[in-house]
Amino acid sequence: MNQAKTLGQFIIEKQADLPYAKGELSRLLRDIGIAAKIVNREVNKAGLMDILGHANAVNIQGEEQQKLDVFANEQFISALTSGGECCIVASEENEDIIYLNSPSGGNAKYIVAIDPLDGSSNIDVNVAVGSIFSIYRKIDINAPAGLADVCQKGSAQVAAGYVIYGSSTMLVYTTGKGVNGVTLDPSIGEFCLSHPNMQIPVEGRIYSINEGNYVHFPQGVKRFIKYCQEEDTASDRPYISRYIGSMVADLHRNLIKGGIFIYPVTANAPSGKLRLVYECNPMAFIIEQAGGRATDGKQRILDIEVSQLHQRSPIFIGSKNMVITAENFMQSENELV
Ligand code: P6P
Repeated sequence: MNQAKTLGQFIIEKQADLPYAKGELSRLLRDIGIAAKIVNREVNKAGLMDILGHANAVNIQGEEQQKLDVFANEQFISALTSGGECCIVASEENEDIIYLNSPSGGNAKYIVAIDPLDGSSNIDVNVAVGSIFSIYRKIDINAPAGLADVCQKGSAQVAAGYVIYGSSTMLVYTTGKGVNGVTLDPSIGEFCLSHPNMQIPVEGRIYSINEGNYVHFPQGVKRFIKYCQEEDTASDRPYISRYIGSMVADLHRNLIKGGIFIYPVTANAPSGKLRLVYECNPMAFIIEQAGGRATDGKQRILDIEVSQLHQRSPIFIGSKNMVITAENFMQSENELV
């Protein structure tokens, strides 16, 4: 059987598709792949090492940092630093942006925003977790990099992707020309092309939302949930509820099988829980490139103005027709998102 194309071979093959195809973005994706392999190694043996449990630290979000969170963050920053193509890293785990290689990030042209280990509260119970990344190009490549280069709209992303550390480890990414998935082959330590040109089904029957927050949901969300649960054979309802509590895992399932993931505003999260820069925007770019839709219930995620590095947003994301149906319930209630 022929060996599947490795990530490196595939990136080179698609090099011509990349904006500003001079190899820098290809090398950046390679650097992210290296960090992902190292994080994967530790995630896979988390139960065996003293790497579980809390690192006695609290991140910018006020969340207790798991040791793997800290480790993953360090690995991505280290790989991006040594790769030399990235001038700034913005991370969920760091309050401020991090300049790489020099006070202004040197001559590197790219900015990377990361959630180094999303869903980390699931680590102790062996549920799939993920890393999410978003890549921008400096607004002015001749000017020193700064916060404005990070706080660009999601529509300015040049690439985005996620790694899911699940029953297998996959890297799913887009450079604006569709979505491709590579799976880690542990026998050779390489990501190999396994899911070329991924497309999310236009229709879906899976809805993913934390119904424990039901009482705090906007009326439109409550009505959409009831719509999903109603008996209607013509529209293949009731739908199927699936919620893992790990955004990467929930979204990866819906990308492959079709479905919608919703994290709306709630009493505890008046602006939504998920972060715009390194969770909502990269996932929205990927899902749109796969033929899906991503909004905050009203506005396209990728068009939302970014005013703060760690700002949050409600998110309705997945199969196009399911997201439109959910938006219609939101609009019909004149819901303020
Ligand atoms: P809740 C994990 O902490 C995370 O950021 C996402 O991965 C996940 O979708 C969400 O929060 C789960 O939040 O409030 O349902 O536990």
